[in-house]
Formats: sequence, structure tokens, C-alpha cells
Amino acid sequence: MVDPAEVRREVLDILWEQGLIVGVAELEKILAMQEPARVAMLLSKKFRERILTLEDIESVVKEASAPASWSVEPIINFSPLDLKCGKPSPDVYASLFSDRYRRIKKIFIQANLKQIMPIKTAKKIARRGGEGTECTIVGIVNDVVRAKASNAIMLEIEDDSGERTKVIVQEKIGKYFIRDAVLAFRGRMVAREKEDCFYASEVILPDIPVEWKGLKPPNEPCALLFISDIHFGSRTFLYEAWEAFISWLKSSAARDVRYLIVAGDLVDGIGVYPGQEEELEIDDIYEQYRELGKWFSCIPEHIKIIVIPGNHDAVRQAEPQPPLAQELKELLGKNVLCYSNPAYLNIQGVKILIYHGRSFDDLVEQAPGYLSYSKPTYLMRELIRLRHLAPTYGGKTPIAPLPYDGLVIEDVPDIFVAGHVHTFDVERYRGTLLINASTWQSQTEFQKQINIVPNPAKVYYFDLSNQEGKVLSFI
Ligand code: D5M
Ligand code: FE
Ligand code: ZN
Repeated sequence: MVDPAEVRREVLDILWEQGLIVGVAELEKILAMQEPARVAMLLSKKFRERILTLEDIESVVKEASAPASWSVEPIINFSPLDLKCGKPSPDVYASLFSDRYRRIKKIFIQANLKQIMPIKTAKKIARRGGEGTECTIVGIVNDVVRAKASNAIMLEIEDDSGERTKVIVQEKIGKYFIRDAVLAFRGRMVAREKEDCFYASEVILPDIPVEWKGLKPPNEPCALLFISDIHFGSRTFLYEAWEAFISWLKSSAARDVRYLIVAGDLVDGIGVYPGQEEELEIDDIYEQYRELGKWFSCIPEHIKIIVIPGNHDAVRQAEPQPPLAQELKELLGKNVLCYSNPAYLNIQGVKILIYHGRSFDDLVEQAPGYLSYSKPTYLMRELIRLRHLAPTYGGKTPIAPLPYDGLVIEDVPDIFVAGHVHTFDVERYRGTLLINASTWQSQTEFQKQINIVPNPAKVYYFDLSNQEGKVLSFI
């Protein structure tokens, strides 16, 4: 039950902010309406610094009674059925990798990469004495060895026929390599008695096109908010900052906000890392979602909340992760839409890729000195250039044993949002806006040990009308 006194205060606050004054009869008229706060919001948008008349209120009634409409169309949203998998087996992973190869090779071909030669053919030509002929091969990176003395990196790659070759890359053309990524190499195959070897003169990433088409502005004001890693239930959850954010959402400053997008780790979960019990405020997973749901229910109804799970949420950990189960969804309240991790949504005509970001842990480990937690958009850029959300198998990111690869970035998103690293960063890379969406948790003991310094309580506000973004800070 909503407290009428609170509604009254909320309405008055919204009006006051724009210098609007109401008499008793006018206020009663507003309060008698279906959604008084929405009416106040519309009034505050239309009028400024005046005494409101009954006619003024009349003038927004029609708009207020028109149901708010949202347009969220899932392009990719993995259902539990899509993700149903059997026991992990070499066969199923072989099928997954060949699907990955096929999809990314297609991206190379669309990007006009000409004359890709099967590794076997390149070897054959070299053996027949064609050594030195330039060609392009495409392979999955099986293995990366840094040769200490020679400023070169030695790779083993494999193509879809199962043929493998060694590839030598000088450090000046490739500084680091991510295992299981699909890359193209230009160079020469050299036949050797013991083993053939490919000398690369160029490393080509699938990447995304350079041109940016821009976005189509919506018909009505529409702003998107991006947040991540709420970690509700943790002792280090930042209550005051969160409360300030929720109050802001209720204010007229948030009147154009239509969507709040949360990129995973909604709650802190249970048993996620050793000793987590000590750091929990709420040690029951359902209670964590229930309490968070109470906060979500305070968010005005004109804002749709879109969530995906992260590695702290109560769903299976292997990626792609399914959406939160119905019972958890119900705890979060009726204004919440739950999607898979990753999810690819068309929101008001804008293509948004949402991924929690666990694979960042694998990237950081494989490219020390080049990729780090403190520059998360570089991590996101890396994924988008490799056209894959979690390339490395057998590292820190569990990959589901499915016969297809659901983590290839086939279609180029307008916006790519992730979280996980608890810092904030935003950057445009070619046509895609990259957002790493902060956290609502201060530094934990565990993060202290691994030297992770969070940048919490940041919200990215993106206005679709003028395509301008800004960072809001609630700390
Ligand atoms: O992740 C919070 C931060 O902690 C994020 O920057 C990744 C880092 N992290 C989490 N788990 C690991 C492991 N196992 N190794 C290295 N770094 C890690 P969160 O998902 O919120 O716990
Ligand atoms: Fe997190
Ligand atoms: Zn996480």
C-alpha cells in the first residue's frame, strides 16, 4: 500500500523543483489521479515558475492517462531450453569451436578478407617448393608461447579441418594473444623437415566496421540509465548512495528516464568466494532478492528495469547464463524484465548488448601490461575486436557445453554495456558506445587482497534524443 502522505510529498517535491505552486483544490485534483507523480512530472516538464491552475492540470491529463509504452525486443535472449546441455564431452566442445570458427570466418569474409587459404593447402604449396608465397590463413589460437630471447611470440593455431600450424609473430606486430580467439594471419608458410611454420607479417582481427551510422532519435524523450554490480546483501553495499540514487529516480530530473539497465551481480549471493559469510549482511539468497525487489518497487513506474545475471547471481554459472528463474523474478517485482547473460536487445530501435563481464578476468591474466581492471573499456574493446564475449575456454570463465557458440558477437551493437570490474568507464569505439557501469559495493576484503580498487555509485545517463551521455555520481 502506498502511503498517501508520501505521494503528496513526492508530488510537491517535483512541482517545487520547477518553482510550481499549487492551491489546495489543484493539489487534490492531482492526487485524485491514477498516477499523481507522473502528472506532476508532466506538469514540471510543461510549466515553470508559476501558480498552477485547474486548466493547467487539465492540459496534461490526456498525456498522463495514455499508457506509458516501452519497446524492448530481444534479439538474443537465451532461454533455459536453448541452454539445455548434457555432460561436457570433447565432442560437444569440438562442435562449439567449429561453430565459433565458422561464425567468425563469416565475419572476416563480410569484412572483405580475400582468399583465405586452408592451413593444409598452405603447407602443401610450401612443400612443393612454393615457400615464400604470401597467403592468409584463419585459425583458433590453441596455444601461446612467448619466446624469451627473440622478441617473438609463437602460437599454435588450428582451422576447421583440424589442421594445425605453428605461427611466429614478431612482438612489434602482435603484443599479446588471447587463447581460443579466432584470428587471421597474413604471411608465408615455410616447409621444415620437422615441422612447418608460418611467419606472420600481419595479424588481422575480425573487428567491427569503422563507419558509424548514428542512431535514430526516438519520437518522445527517452533516456537510458546503465548500472551494474549492485551486490545487494553484502555488508559493503553502499546504502546511502543507493538511497540517493532511488530518490533521484523519483525526482523530476529523472522524468525522461524510461529504462534502467543492470548488467549483473544484482545480489552478493552465497558461497561465491571463500570467507564470503563474514561479509554478508543478508545470508539468505531469497531474502537478498526480496529486499532488492522492495527497492526496485520504489522506482517510478515510467521506468522499466532490465536485468541480466552475473557470477554472484543465483543461476548456473556457465555462460551463456539463463535469465533469473521465475521465483526470483517475482521477488524483484513487476517492473523488472529478466534476460540472459549475455542478452542482445533492441530498445527503442537501439541495439544494446549486455554482458556481465566475467571473461575480463581471463583477458587481464593473458595480457599483463596491456589490459587491466583499471581500464575496463579496453577490455570491452578487446572483446568487440575479437567479436567474442568470452574467448578463452578452461580459464576463469566457465563455458557451457553446447553444440553451438552463443558468445560470438555476430551483429555489431550500438551500445555494449558490461560490469564485473567495479570501476566506471565509457568510450566510443568506432560505431559502438562502450560502457562499464560501476558498482554499488565498496572494496571487499577479497578485492583488497587482489588489489581491486572500485569506483562505485556511478550511473551512466544516455539521452537517446540528442545522443548525449553524462555520468551521475551518488557518492
Ligand atoms: O568481481 C569483482 C572484481 O573482482 C572484478 O574486478 C573481478 C575480480 N575477481 C573476481 N573473482 C576473481 C578471481 N577469481 N580472480 C581474479 N579476479 C577476480 P565480482 O564478480 O563482483 O566478485
Ligand atoms: Fe560484481
Ligand atoms: Zn561479477
